[in-house]
Amino acid sequence: MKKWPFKPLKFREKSTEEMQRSARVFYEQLRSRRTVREFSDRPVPREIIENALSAAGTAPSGANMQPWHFVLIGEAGLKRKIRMAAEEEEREFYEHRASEQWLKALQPLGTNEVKPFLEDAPWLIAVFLKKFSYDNEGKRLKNYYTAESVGIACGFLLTALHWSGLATLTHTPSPMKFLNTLLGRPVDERPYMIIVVGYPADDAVVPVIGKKTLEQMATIIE
Ligand code: IYR
Repeated sequence: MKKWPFKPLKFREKSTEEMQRSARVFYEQLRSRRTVREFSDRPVPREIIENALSAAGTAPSGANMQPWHFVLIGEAGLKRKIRMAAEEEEREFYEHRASEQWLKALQPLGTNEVKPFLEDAPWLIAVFLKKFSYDNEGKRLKNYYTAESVGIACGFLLTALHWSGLATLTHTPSPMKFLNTLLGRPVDERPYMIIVVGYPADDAVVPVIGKKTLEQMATIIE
């Protein structure tokens, strides 16, 4: 494999004051993000989601393999099929598969197997993790740090969608192999999560929960 050519990094340095301001503003922006489970059916221009997907695609990844694939779904019939399939798996989950402990952890959220947001929201983004890439000759190459890479890309995506002014929900019906079938993705792509995107319903509510403080979640060694 040939080495990539290298070029000078054009790093734009911010003043300390600008950095402090940016850091504060960004934190304020991000802490206003909430996971929403009740969506309006108001349409959202596709271009906004496409931009957010492009932002996600800038994420760092192991050996720059970019081991992700996004399927953007706005078509009502397909959203309905996804809802039906997800609800079937979720029913199994809530009735049989989930441990007592897991159900207890979910109780405060009040989630159940009914998932109207999969039809209500104007857009669903199905995220797939690619364990392998294929070179020009069709030779299969292993991708590295796939879970980390796709996780970072999803973080970028959620941030970009929030920054754009949209509400999101990360949804992980388990198992979700049905997404490969419904969306025609190869079997070696693993469905990673569904990101539900749109405007919140007018009467949407969110649980009163807190986040850990910096002291609780970080150790600083200077
Ligand atoms: N996938 C199920 C259960 C679920 C699990 C976790 I962990 C959550 O934070 C929320 C839900 C569902 O979507 O209902």
